Amino acid sequence: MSVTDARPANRTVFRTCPLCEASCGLEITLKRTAAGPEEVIRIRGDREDVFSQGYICPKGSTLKQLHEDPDRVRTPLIKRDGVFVAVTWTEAFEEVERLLLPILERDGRDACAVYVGNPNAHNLAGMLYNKAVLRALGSTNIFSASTVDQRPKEISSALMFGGVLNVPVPDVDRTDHLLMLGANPYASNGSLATAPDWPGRIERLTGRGGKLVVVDPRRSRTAEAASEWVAIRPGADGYLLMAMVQVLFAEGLVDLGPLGELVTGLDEVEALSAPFTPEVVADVTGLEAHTIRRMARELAAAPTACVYGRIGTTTVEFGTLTSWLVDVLNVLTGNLDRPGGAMFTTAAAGASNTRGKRRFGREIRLHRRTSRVRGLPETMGELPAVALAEEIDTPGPGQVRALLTVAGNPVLSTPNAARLDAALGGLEAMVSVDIYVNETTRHADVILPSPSALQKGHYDIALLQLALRDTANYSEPVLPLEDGELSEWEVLARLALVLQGAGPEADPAIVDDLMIGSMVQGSVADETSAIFGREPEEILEELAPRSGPERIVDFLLRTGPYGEGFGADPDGVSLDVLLAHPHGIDYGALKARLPDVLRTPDGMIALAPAMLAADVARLQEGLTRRRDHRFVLVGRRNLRSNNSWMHNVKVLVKGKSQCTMHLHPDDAVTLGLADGEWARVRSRVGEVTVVVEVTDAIRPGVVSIPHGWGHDMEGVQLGVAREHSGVNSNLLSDETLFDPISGNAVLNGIPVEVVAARGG
Ligand SMILES: Nc1nc2c(c(=O)[nH]1)N[C@H]1C(S)=C(S)[C@@H](COP(=O)(O)OP(=O)(O)OC[C@H]3O[C@@H](n4cnc5c(=O)[nH]c(N)nc54)[C@H](O)[C@@H]3O)O[C@H]1N2
Ligand SMILES: Nc1nc2c(c(=O)[nH]1)N[C@H]1C(S)=C(S)[C@@H](COP(=O)(O)OP(=O)(O)OC[C@H]3O[C@@H](n4cnc5c(=O)[nH]c(N)nc54)[C@H](O)[C@@H]3O)O[C@H]1N2
Ligand code: SF4
Ligand SMILES: [Mo]
Repeated sequence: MSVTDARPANRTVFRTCPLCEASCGLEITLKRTAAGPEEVIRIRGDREDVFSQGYICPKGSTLKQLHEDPDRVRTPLIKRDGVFVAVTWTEAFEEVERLLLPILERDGRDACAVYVGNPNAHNLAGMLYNKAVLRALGSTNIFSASTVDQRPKEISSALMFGGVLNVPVPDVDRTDHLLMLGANPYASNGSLATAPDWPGRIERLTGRGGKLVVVDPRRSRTAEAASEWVAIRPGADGYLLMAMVQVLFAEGLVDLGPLGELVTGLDEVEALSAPFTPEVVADVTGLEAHTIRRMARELAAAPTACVYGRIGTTTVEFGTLTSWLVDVLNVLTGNLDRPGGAMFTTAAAGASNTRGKRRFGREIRLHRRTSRVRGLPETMGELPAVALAEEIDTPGPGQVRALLTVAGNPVLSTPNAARLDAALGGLEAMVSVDIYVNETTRHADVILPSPSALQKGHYDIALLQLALRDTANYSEPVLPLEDGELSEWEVLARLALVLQGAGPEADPAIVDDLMIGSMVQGSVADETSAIFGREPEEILEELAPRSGPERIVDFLLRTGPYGEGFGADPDGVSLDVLLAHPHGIDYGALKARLPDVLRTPDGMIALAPAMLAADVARLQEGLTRRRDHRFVLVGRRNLRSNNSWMHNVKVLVKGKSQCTMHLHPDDAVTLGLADGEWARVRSRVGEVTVVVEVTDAIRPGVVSIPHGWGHDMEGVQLGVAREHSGVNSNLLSDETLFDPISGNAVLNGIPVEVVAARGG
């Protein structure tokens, strides 16, 4: 540092946290160091953030630890004789080419599968450039974390409202009554309903006399804070909701209000629900008929109400039906699209429901093809994650021989983990874009690292489409790339170029220019766009000299609903405007958007989509199925954890183990197990030995183990996580259990046997 250097010693910047869906604003203080880049000295909540107003959870401040983690991969790695060695980017891409192209040539494009993981949804590079990689590869064997997560909700939303992200979100801030199923935002900070500070929002809801009903086999922290906890049997929410629908019809409580004119299929829903009286579902749900009846009446009677379901409603055998019924109830009670009900966000950038023709769209086609081995259905261009292992380990024409993972850890996050782990070991080639050598990427031949979150620009293109307020916020990179580091979008763009045969040194700008070029072309040709009929060159000139994700974000903002429209509305938003608003811009509470938000073929809300109506027969059959297993397994989340990949942060994992099995005291007595002792848990596919936590905060007959643990595998390079290994709950989840509409895995409600494991 020279004496003439006038930069202040400390500097404060603002950045949205990318770790979970809450999207909190962070205030980050940096200190200059004598040599090298600045150092983060403090991260706290940004009190001026328009959305989070200072809220932060214990993970938010760990962006520093993640950045500084010595185990984080910083240079490309190639496996030589079983050991990872650091190489240059050119060498790494040469290796990708050398490994993958001959396989693609020999066996066809489908021989290489892809698994796209969750952090992509929180990441501009993944959101925007994965498409290019998938297109360049041209494989139909595409898998993602979506089919161990929210695919059922995407499908029900697409069928009912015409868009995968046309997902109504609960207007928590204005509602009088929130019925929440299978979600624990006190731990997860919310999902498919973006909002910082769920605890505060819920406390304000109950504080103003509103009611929160939480349906969960566990008395979660959210259930503790609720007005009522309804301890349902795992997997049975579809029955509960269908019975509530039945009650609404039977008791004349259906009142669509103005929605009446926008809905088809009302009579059909009534007929479908008729057999599911509260008495009929009492057994399977484990709930009293009068409770169900009361829940329906209270929902109908509330001045405003919304129904919201999450993981416990999607990762179950009736996931799509349950997701659908959530919104059926929102419609039947007249609460869809009104303040305090379930509403549609108006996102500033990237939302399909703010583009193109209003109200009308194309038919959503599902199940266009099936997987090779088990014939599982395609949805949204992907195959179910429950089919990944068998596509790799089952010989025959079309067998998957190579795998690309992008920010995914399927060995810890997908069913029958042991089978997948073994299958990955048998691949001819594997390439991972990732930041760690973990349970999955240890199998890779090449690891292409992404820089840390602090080194990336950020805009929540996906999550802000599901926000509880209309907001926009862009964050610049906080720290620069270091020597030899490549931004993640360039990694993905170069990977795409290698896969399409352009070679390891092709310029990522080629991909980038093509991407923006086609977006601009599409927009000027769209008569509903603010730039319809303009010259593409002129638009591209206005976007210059930006490149990469920032140029695309600028374009999406400027052509979005609040956009400046390349001159059409000088007061509108652009990236420059957001740069001048480091705490974000608030466009206010959610607004009514029907019917324009729809993109269905007939411009109507489909209350009884044929595919879902047909699946009700399966719900009915399920009523008579024997459920005589002694225990069923569910998951849970902990505020200090984030899926599988943040357990290398000491401050988050220190103290009492998070990876315990919750067991009801009565069950503990029968099993002869005490708190802190070890239990052996066995399912059809596997077995784990896990430490028991006896708690009455769970239904008898249900046990709960969180996912994302089990770091003690050979070759994992996570020093801290290894010491807090825990067990992999997905050794127990069964790849033969899935929702046939969505192909989504069943991760909750898995039959297991539990016995005491003396000796630990
Ligand atoms: N701290 C933290 N935050 C996270 C994550 C994390 O791992 N840690 N992960 C992020 C991701 S990827 C997601 S998708 C979201 C998920 O967000 P949430 O859905 O809120 O996730 P969970 O906290 O797992 O809450 C699910 C609840 O469903 C309950 N449940 C299980 N089975 C059933 C059932 O059959 N019926 C009902 N009604 N309830 C059931 C469980 O007991 C649990 O309390 O969280 C995100 N945020
Ligand atoms: N039993 C059970 N299983 C579950 C669930 C459950 O509730 N119960 N929940 C499911 C859900 S909701 C989800 S979303 C999935 C998650 O499943 P996955 O997406 O497969 O798993 P993650 O744990 O999110 O792993 C993320 C990976 O991305 C890497 N990574 C982190 N940040 C970056 C980055 O910026 N760039 C790159 N390139 N890599 C990065 C991490 O090192 C890690 O390898 O798990 C699912 N599995
Ligand atoms: S809740 Fe925590 S992890 Fe999620 S965005 Fe906010 S600070 Fe980050
Ligand atoms: Mo997720």
